[in-house]
Amino acid sequence: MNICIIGLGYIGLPTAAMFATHGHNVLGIDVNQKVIDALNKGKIIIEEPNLEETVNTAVKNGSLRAAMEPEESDAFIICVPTPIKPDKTADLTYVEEGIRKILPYLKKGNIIILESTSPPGTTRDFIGSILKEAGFVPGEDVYLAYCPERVLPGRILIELKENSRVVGGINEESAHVVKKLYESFVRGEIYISEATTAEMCKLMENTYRDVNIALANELAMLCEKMGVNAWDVIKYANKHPRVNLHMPGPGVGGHCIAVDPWFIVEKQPERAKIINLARNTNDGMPHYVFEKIKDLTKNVEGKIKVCILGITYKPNVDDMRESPVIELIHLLNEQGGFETVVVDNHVNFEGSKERDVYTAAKDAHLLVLAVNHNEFKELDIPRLKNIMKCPVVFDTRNYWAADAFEKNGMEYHLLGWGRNKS
Ligand code: SAJ
Repeated sequence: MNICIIGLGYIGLPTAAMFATHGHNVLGIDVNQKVIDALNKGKIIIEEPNLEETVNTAVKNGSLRAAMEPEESDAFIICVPTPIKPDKTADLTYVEEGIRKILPYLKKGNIIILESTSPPGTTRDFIGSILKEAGFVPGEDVYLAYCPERVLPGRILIELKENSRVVGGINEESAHVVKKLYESFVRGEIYISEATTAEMCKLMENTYRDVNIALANELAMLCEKMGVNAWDVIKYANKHPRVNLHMPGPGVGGHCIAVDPWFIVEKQPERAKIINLARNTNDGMPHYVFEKIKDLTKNVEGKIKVCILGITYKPNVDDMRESPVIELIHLLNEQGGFETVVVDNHVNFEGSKERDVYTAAKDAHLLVLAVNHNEFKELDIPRLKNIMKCPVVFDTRNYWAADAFEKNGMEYHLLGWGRNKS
């Protein structure tokens, strides 16, 4: 089949490479000339294991190429970003541009698939009405379906192949045709459903995690006032066969879990109460951690230096999108008047940073573990004690053992553990 994929980002590019190495002819479309030039040379500009090799193989055997303009094809797949606007609603500009771009090349019998995470109704109502305006009856003249991905960065090629997925057609025929297409490389189960159901399903997968993380964060805040260790509560509660409490932390980041729940809230704000509250609870965590840091350093006179370990949105990735640590640093610098120094060698970022933990921690009044990157697990604690102005650490991830610090004469504080508070 001739397939045209609009958007060659974290999802579009690997999807294009998979189709192109499983018997199809793929044309990738992007607005970024650099992406196009790289692909046509068999190269990529993002980091993802084995992706460059797969792209290279497909480009060499002629089954994958990239351009700015689409061409007539059998199937069109939209994989563009759906960012969030400042008013917390989805920005569908790229989806609309993508659809309008393919209209001149659309013929009866073509397949149109949306992969981008989108508010419920986007496929059936938003895309459906653009197609109708252009003279195509969705489901009759063209097949139309929503088919979201479920992959984790770092494992994209493996998970594209192995994970199950849901195809939501605007009618049954559309769903079946799209299922058949994805079966060319997907080994996981492909479930057939309806378009808006599949959109809601994608959003709820991430909302489930967001709400459960908010519950863990609320538990952490409750425990601090009770002299209880929330991490112990979670550990023992999770021994129950039907309980899976999530982990507290300084907030929720990434481009999925911190964003997708808003796409549900925007549709029915008065009903989506738990989802809205969970989002706000998680969004409030950097501020809560900021208040804790103020409290832990309240006896220091003059400029207070805080050393922060980690700035990415989760451990061992090179991704800072929506990271709650960025907001924490902003609060510390702007509202708190603190001097902050950050250590995170996974990413390049603006601001005061050091490559080495001990250079950064020199003369600091507090050391905060914000992201539990592997390299922060084993620290030279006696050395920290010697170089810091106040030998105090604040662990927001339950990554370190209190004992290890206390036996070396350092003060250890843990988010969600109220022993020093009560
Ligand atoms: N976090 C906590 N406590 C926890 C778990 C996570 O505070 O118990 C925080 C992390 O620190 C991080 C954020 O939540 O800041 C999100 O991290 P994550 O690893 O849970 O999720 P993502 O955003 O990297 O990937 C998710 C995945 N979705 C689910 O697990 C339901 C992935 O499978 C999806 O493909 C991806 O979103 C997506 O694209 O939707």
